[in-house]
Amino acid sequence: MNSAKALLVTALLLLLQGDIAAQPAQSGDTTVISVDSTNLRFSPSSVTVTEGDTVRFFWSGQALPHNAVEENGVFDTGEPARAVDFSFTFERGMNGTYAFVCEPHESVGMVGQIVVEPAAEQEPEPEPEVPADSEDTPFLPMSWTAVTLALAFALRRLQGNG
Ligand SMILES: [Cu+2]
Repeated sequence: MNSAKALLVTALLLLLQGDIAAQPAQSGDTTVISVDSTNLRFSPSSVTVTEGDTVRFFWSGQALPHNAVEENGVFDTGEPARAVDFSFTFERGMNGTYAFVCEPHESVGMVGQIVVEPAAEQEPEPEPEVPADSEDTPFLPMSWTAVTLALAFALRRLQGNG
């Protein structure tokens, strides 16, 4: 009887761990692009990130006003400024190479690029097309809860008999 109890406790713990593991994945990293000491170069001027990551254009107290404009308008920090704090997140599906320029200083080589690599696939098969609403369907959590409750009930009965 004791080993049966231990088995049930183990099963319960595994179920709880499974619930924790099912939480959404952590959000991506942030890479900062600033302006170097020459005032005419991005620093770094070339970065490689992964889908889900954020690139943050950040500088302040610059001698010259700068901006960062992607060549196809994917992102645009706005008017050139001596202080900029602008973040852009590359979502899944946005892998590729993005060239950007500082508009006032493009002619003197103040340009850069961001290489966005595909995020690692978590499943070998592409996800089937499902309406966005159905992602929140409570079916799976409810079934796990039911299994957990059933095990807890069985455990209590075993304890009562022991
Ligand atoms: Cu500039």
